Amino acid sequence: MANVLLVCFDNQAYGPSIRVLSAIAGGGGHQVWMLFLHKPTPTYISRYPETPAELAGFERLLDELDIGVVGLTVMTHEFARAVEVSKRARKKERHVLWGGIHPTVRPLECLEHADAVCIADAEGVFVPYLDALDAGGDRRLPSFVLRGEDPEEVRRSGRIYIEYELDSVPFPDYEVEHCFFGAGHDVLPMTWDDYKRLNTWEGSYYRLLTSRGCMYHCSYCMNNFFWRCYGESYLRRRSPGNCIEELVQVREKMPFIRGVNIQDDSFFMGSDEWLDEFIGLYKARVNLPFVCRLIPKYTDRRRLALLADAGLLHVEVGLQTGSRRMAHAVFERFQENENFLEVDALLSEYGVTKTYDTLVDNVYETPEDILATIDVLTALKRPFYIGAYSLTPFPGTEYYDKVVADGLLEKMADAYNSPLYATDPDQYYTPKTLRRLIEASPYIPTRVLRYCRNRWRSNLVRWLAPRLMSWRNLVMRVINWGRNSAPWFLQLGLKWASFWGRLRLRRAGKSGMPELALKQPVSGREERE
Ligand code: B12
Ligand code: SF4
Repeated sequence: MANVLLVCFDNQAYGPSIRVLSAIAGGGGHQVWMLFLHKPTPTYISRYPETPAELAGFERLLDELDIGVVGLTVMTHEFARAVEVSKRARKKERHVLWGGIHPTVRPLECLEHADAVCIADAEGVFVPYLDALDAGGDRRLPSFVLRGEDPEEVRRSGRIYIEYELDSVPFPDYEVEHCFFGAGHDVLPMTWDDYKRLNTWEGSYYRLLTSRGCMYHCSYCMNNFFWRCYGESYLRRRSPGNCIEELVQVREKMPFIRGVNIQDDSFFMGSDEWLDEFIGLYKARVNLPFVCRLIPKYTDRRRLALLADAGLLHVEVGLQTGSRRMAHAVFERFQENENFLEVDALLSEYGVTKTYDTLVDNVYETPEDILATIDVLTALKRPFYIGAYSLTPFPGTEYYDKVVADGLLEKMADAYNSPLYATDPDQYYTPKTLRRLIEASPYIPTRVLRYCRNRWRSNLVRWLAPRLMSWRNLVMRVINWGRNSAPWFLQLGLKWASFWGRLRLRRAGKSGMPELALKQPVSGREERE
């Protein structure tokens, strides 16, 4: 029996990959512990490495629990922290194993710090790997690349495991009894109170993944890498019954759950039949408010009506850019503004509140492209929220290859150090005034926004923009406080926003939007050609 410590570095105590691996290895007869070294996402001005006390606590844990294998799940911005933790483990001669998105994309770089890396899925091969390690057997198993091996050769030879039977994967392990967390001054055993404190909305919105992969393969997204490696076959989905069973079981374990946060990149992928069955079961057996991400192209009135009736409160949707040139030629993202705005109106009609994500600081973008984004923002139905993220070239994507080829990598947000939140003013590509207008757009009257958009180079607007941002920051502080510490506040806020949205629409006499024809869920490849 291997004694394994799985480590996750995300900004809360979520870590779906280590929770699934823990359930698998535990079921395979191995002893598993989990450590959540949660830290905020780094930016140019703030890094959040583990404290010396946490690293000492980690080393102590290795001895106290007699850990033999340390498994780390690593995103690109977590690389430096993973190196530091691995150094400590290897100094104590523990077997170090890396997996997750970064080792999948950059295995050679990771192998310098680990004994082996996992470059694809691990469900069916994690237990055999631990067994082989225990028995001194052959560890050249699918997905695992050992030191001295050539990862590209392993990939080319097809020694890869992809989990196609998602229903056979055990549900994520949410027992706190074998969890620890980094508390700054030490590494401590986790209690349910800690679990709640470490997660947004006090862990009251359970995070569910019903699928893997995305219908799109935008040039800057990791799904672009997966599409290039595996094509459409990478899109996989669990059965509705399997997802609902997970929710029913976790509610028994966590009575404080008040809603569900569906994490899928592409929750609307697949057939109407899947959605009908999921919603039918959801209403009958779960019946909690929920939030999800959606892609306008795969959304229509029927689907929205079904979801709203089942408790859909809020959606997160990628606008990314309002510029058709940027969307099509650079992002390979085949989204049309007309369709986006139609779905926006439908969401308001059904009282679903909305967060729209936009991408800024893109080296290929001109001010005209950004003005096109602001044009879409001025046409949206209020209320809505905006996330403005610095476009970050992640290794493995086509966008990354393009900026490298064009010699522009250094000028952009750094995937290793400040993903999505470049805060170094020198790294800003989007003129400050325009970025501020984007970020403040939901909180200022449309007429003011339009005026500022049309005269954005004028002294008046340049003077006004920082003030609009201060107003926006004040509102955001209140929202973030509620989001992180008071679930009732979140629910109340969403209900109020939903009510306000409907009222505005009714006043404008615009309810009864035209029926939208759902674009057939064609594969991303077809779109591309
Ligand atoms: C759920 C999720 C989150 C969750 C949990 C993150 C986590 N620690 O896993 C939350 C909401 C916290 C999150 C946050 C962010 N995320 Co995120 N997230 C995802 C998402 C949608 C699914 C990942 C997942 O858990 N899948 C289910 C599990 C079971 O599958 P898996 O992770 O692929 O793991 C399998 C294998 O990789 C392997 N494996 C994984 N770990 C290990 C470890 C060992 C030891 C072994 C043997 C095997 C192994 O086995 C697993 C089972 O087969 C992915 C999208 C994607 N396509 O992966 C983005 C993704 C990982 N996120 C991404 C990003 C950029 C972020 C943010 C920076 C975004 C932001 N707005 O700030 C933040 C970072 C916050 C922070 N400071 O940590 C990027 C990462 C890009 C990169 N190169 O690093 C991704 C790939 C999105 C994308 N499309 O580009 N995210
Ligand atoms: S739609 Fe979103 S998740 Fe899907 S490929 Fe594009 S950016 Fe990635």
